[in-house]
Amino acid sequence: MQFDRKNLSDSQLVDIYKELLRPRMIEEKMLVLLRQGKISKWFSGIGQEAIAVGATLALDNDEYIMPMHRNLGVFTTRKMPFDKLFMQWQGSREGFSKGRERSFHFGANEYHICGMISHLGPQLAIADGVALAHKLKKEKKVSLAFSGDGATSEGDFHEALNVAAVWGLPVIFIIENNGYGLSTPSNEQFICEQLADKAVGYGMKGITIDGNNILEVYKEITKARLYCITEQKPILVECMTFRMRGHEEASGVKYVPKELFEEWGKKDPLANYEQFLKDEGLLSEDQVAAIRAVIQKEIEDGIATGFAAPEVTPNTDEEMADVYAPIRTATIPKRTAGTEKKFIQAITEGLKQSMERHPNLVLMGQDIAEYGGAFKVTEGFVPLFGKERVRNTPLCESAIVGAALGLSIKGFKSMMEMQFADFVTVGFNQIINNLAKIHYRWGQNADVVIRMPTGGGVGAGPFHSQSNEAWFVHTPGLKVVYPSTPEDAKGLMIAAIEDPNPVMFFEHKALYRSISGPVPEEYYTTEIGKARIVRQGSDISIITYGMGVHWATDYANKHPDVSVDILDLRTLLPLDYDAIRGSVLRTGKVLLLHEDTLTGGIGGELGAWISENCFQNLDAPIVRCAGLDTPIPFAIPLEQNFMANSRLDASVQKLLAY
Ligand SMILES: Cc1ncc(C[n+]2csc(CCOP(=O)(O)OP(=O)(O)O)c2C)c(N)n1
Repeated sequence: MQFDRKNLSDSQLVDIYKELLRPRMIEEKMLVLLRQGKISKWFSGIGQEAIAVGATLALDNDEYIMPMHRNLGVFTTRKMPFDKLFMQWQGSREGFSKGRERSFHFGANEYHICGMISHLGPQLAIADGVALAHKLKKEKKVSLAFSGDGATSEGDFHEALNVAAVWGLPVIFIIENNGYGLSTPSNEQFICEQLADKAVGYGMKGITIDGNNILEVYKEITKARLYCITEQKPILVECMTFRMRGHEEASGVKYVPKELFEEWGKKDPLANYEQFLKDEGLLSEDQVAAIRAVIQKEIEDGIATGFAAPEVTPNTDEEMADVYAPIRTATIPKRTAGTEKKFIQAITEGLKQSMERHPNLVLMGQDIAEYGGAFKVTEGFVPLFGKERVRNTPLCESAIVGAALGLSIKGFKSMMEMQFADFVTVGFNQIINNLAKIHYRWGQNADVVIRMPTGGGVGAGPFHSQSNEAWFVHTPGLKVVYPSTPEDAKGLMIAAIEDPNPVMFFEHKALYRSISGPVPEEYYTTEIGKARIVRQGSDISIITYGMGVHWATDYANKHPDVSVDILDLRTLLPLDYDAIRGSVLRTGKVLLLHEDTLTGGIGGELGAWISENCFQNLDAPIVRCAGLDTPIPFAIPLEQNFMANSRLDASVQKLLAY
């Protein structure tokens, strides 16, 4: 192995050795502890350390790194104290995630590290968002994300690289090509010659380097960093290396030919670098022993502290409280009655005033810039706020949700428009597993609003009509908001953007231009989590939201003989249980109404809560009226038959009969 010291001083060269040695020694100790049954699981990076260490050394300490499961060297080179790291791995409260996350699945903003989720690829787009923040603030900084060779097969890899290239983002994407993804060899994973070849397809620079040569990694990432900053472009760096141990320790290495271990054993990054320093006269055996002794003590001390730490004691209140970031802004009441506006105008106004209020708010979505979005919600925004803040995106929902999270890490707010709520399926993982869970996992909030033009009634067929709010209500960490009036649409939109948590904002498309109502001109918020009594009644309660509010109101207007109490939930997560109880108490007969399909819909959850908590106040079984348990059909008569509204009268009569 050839080492080129360039202009590195003697002491720098020795310091690099220390950084390279530390993760190796920690790992060797972890393997001993594993064999002794003292720790549970370990993903080894032995043989690959030069990549994590060299790359981290090449960055400024305030530049974000998105590491993977073999990148202990990132954490040690950023000087995370070993005792805290060890407590993290032991699930101690004193670790980085209060015992909630395993292995390397955590981040820490003081070290500018954003930890992975198990799904691998989603890391990459977060780096896009961080780099976008640098670009918008005109900072001369990069972000750096790691991927294994296996994870390059994920769609997230393609999307993140494409967005970075199209938007000119200063991101270094590093692939650690260690030849295997678990047991699958590279030739069953991809068939291009080198993974760096993929770069050209995205219009970006790609290079392949020796990942076992620490000085080469350091030099190339240093150059890559300057390139990204000066050119305002991403780069793909493929680092050739080898995984000297199993995927994780329990899984063994039977599938790897022995010769490969021999071949790569000779290329060990640590042994070769140590020999180079010795050959250069910069390191003696005594010095090696002395350096090892210092690290050894650091490790032993850390382990002693880690094992002495008490097992975490669950505190349910704290567990629940940490799911969401605290809200720091009070509700801003409306001051005027307002003027008549369409539902869609109210949403536009809420967004526009939020853009004025929050200079750090960025809007992203397909066709939302000059074109104004599929429904024209952001029409006219580009001249007001510029294309940097009103961003057309490539067609890649997952990467944009990931980028939104990256923006939040850098203190930005963002709104992403799903062109249709149906398309959220291809951004699902980032929402459910990254946005929703990150605050609970390690205290980072996801200040993101995802707008969801939803619902049927316009003959748009199975993939432009779905109501999918229930998917998100089942996910702790998200908020789910669903206005039914123009006034609420504006107030809830502003509240959603003020809220530091991820908010799924459902807008019924059929309401956009069909309903109008008074909307105050000023900036105000409608509190998230508070339902609205639409009208009070004494015969039956209809508890509903979105389009259901209009169905229920029409029904009540047409049936003055029935005294209907209508509750508009407005927020589905969290639910306003006081308001639900209040409605049940007024009537004793409950009809739960929603456009979404019946089975697994919100009605089931509401029914369960009411029967558990208000059973003594019920005079009849709870009745649900919902969409048919089918996909939403295209032909109008079929769609009408699908809709809950077509069964509303029968449901009311059934309830009244008790
Ligand atoms: C979406 C997803 N599918 C499958 C897995 C299971 N899994 C974890 S690591 C891994 C192999 C990853 O290989 P690679 O990206 O090359 O990284 P390496 O482990 O070699 O460092 C697999 C299949 C996962 N974590 N996430």
